[in-house]
Amino acid sequence: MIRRLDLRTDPTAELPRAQQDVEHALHVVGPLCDDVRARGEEAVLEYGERFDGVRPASLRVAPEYLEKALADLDPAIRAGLEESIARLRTTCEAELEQTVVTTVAPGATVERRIVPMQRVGLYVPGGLAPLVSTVVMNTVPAQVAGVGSIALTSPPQAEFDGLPHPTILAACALLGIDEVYAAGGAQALALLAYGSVATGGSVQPVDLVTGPGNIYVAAAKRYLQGTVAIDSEAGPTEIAVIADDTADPAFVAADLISQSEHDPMAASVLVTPSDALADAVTAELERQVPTATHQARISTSLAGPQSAIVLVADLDQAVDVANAYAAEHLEIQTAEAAGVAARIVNAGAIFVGAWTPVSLGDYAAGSNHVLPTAGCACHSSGLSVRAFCKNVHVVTYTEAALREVGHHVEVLANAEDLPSHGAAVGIRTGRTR
Ligand code: HSO
Ligand code: ZN
Repeated sequence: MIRRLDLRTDPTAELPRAQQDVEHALHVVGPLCDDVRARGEEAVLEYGERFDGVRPASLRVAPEYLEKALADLDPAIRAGLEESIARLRTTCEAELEQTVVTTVAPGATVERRIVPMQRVGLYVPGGLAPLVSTVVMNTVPAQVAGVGSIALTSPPQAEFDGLPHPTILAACALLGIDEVYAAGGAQALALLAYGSVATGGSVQPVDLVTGPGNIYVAAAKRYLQGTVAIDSEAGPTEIAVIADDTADPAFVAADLISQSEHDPMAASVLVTPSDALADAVTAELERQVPTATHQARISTSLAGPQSAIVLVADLDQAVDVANAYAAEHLEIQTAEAAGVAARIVNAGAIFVGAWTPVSLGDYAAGSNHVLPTAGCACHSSGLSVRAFCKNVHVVTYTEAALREVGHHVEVLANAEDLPSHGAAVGIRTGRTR
């Protein structure tokens, strides 16, 4: 069901990790992106036909389909989406950074102005499940940041006549997103990055692309970076759980299963100093997995080399392992969970205590579920309002303030053998009034 890795006897054993060869996918994705750049919307439609098995009647989803999808939406799903949106919006509004004006010296100010991206592209995968919650997670921070122009793209579905999944369209309508494209995979990202105006179409290029996706989406992000900004490259989802004897094994097993449900390649890792808990969680997995709807992919994920129960000497070692692993999602189910969580420096998001499962965060915690995977939590953050903003320094000095500091500029410029830099100050400060 799930292998064990005993770091008490073998502290140097390699931690499990899902492997995703993005470099290899680049060989396919690079020429595809170039083709979309050269041939525009027609190329996107052709790739949709080849990879998604359907050619949409039009790339842009007409407004009546968005309105109809919202009108037909199950009221309970609508209520769930509304709650999810409201909680995330509350967090995003509180986290929006303010413009800061610093007076460095009399008459010398540096303003850090927060400016929203002007136009962004949001990607919502089709894949094994219609991730309607991902529409919320991408859109709400962009809207709260003040992004003026938002395009969203999601793969065309054969069973819906080449439109994206109707629940995804309904969520777009609920959020007021009206520029929606039936395009998936690398071709969708290339369309967003290059636009199609240069090839006779009507899609304006975006400044930033965000959202999760499969290996081809990750490869396209890598290829297009520079032409556009990206959030992080997302790989298969990961959950790590630090748990001790006080944890409920049924909760731990359910949470591991919940993320294994995404993908046969998903990684589920339990880190525990307790043999008894390891045994109890294994027994719970054996009890719960056969009752799960998607037991085939769950079993593949749990049995894969990327998943394991990792036995450690104590919670100190558990913290070290979690920081080295840098999981996309990390749960802490231990006594004094908040204290353990405070020692975590590398994780996409941390879920503290028995009553905070990852799946709460997937939908309605008020946190974001677009998070760095594959160890990227060492240097990257989950999606937030910050991803949709830029900082611009606005510098203003009076004459007196420049005179005060000008000689330092001249000395430093000369030290770099860039005397014309110094002269641009000297021509001002040398002048007598
Ligand atoms: N756990 C996924 C997000 C998701 N789960 C969407 C359910 N729907 C990656 O954070
Ligand atoms: Zn999930």
